[in-house]
Amino acid sequence: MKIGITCYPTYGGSGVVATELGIELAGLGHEVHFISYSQPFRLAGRKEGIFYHEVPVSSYPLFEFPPYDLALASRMAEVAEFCELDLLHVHYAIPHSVSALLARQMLAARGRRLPFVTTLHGTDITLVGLDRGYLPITRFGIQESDGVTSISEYLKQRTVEDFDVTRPIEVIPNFVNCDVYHPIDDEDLRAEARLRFAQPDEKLLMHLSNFRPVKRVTDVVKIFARIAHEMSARLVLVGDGPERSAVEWLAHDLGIHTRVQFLGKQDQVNKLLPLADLLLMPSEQESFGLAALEAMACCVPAVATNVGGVPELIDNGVTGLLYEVGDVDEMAAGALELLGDWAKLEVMRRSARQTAKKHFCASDIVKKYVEFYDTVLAKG
Ligand code: GMT
Repeated sequence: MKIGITCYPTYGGSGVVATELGIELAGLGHEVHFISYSQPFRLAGRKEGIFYHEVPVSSYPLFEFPPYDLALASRMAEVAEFCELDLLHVHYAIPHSVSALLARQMLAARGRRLPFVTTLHGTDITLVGLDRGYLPITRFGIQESDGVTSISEYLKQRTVEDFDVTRPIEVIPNFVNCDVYHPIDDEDLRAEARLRFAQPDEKLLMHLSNFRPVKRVTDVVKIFARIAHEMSARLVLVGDGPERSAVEWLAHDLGIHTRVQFLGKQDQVNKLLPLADLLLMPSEQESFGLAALEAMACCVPAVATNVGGVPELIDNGVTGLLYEVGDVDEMAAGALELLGDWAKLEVMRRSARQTAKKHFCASDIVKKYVEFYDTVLAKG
């Protein structure tokens, strides 16, 4: 199959899922064409079966806001025609589904078929899409898609309820490649790599996000401050975004800045996650929580919030711990108890990886996408 994929190429979860999906599809022998304004960051160095088509957005004095969605539609139609794509798969509804719809119509006018699949990821439905300025066009893009998937049951329900979408939505959860994301089984190697961040007798907590307000990264620091008050610990923050400086200030204000390390954006989080004892993910909203899944595959359970699709991923008390949003005291208490009980943490570490392998394994989930493409193409 020849598949066109469009996503936000920067450090958001939907771009990560789209890129990993493209890599897995290419691994299965499909031809994958990424169409976006810049190369998705996890694509770096991948070649076999993968092509990247940049979308140039030209400026003009009249354009206060250069129309990316139109440039994207135009490029999608070109790539589909020149590379003979069978279908487009767009990640994040806004504006990608609407651009795909335009591309489909452009090709139809030339006697060519170009069905498109839209995958809903999160804030396209729960935040941005709800904005009255975007809601009608988002709903239209979803309704007109040839196939719609959602990354959790929760997000599917939200889409049906808030957008009054009547077309079927297939839930295909996010996935992780457990051969790439795995614990470091050699204890000596792990201990050596961990020395970069913590002394052997110190606990290592990690957070990974795009530092947007919805991630509540300041709560991460508040939780860590409570933990560091009780035991020797370090915090490593991976990622960057609008909340970074507020988070840095808070670490200083709470007097824990010497125990906190900011790594910024990192390409190979699979090398970092296995070094942690726990992941902190106290998000306000999370339709799935990909960072937690990647950590779980590395035998790192998450202390997270009981929101959105997170309970579909984390079994509270078994593969991680779930709390109310903002309850930093309870999250710190839960983390402290777990970190102080080696046997309990060890059982949870193994269960977390087992869940990732059993329910969210890349090869199983990617198969579901391929089957879904087949049904869309079969509709004629
Ligand atoms: O909102 C974000 O954090 C980014 C967003 C995205 O689309 O880039 O992430 C959403 O999609 C991820 C991948 O499917 C999910 O793991 C995240 O839970 C989801 N984020 C939210 O719902 C806040």
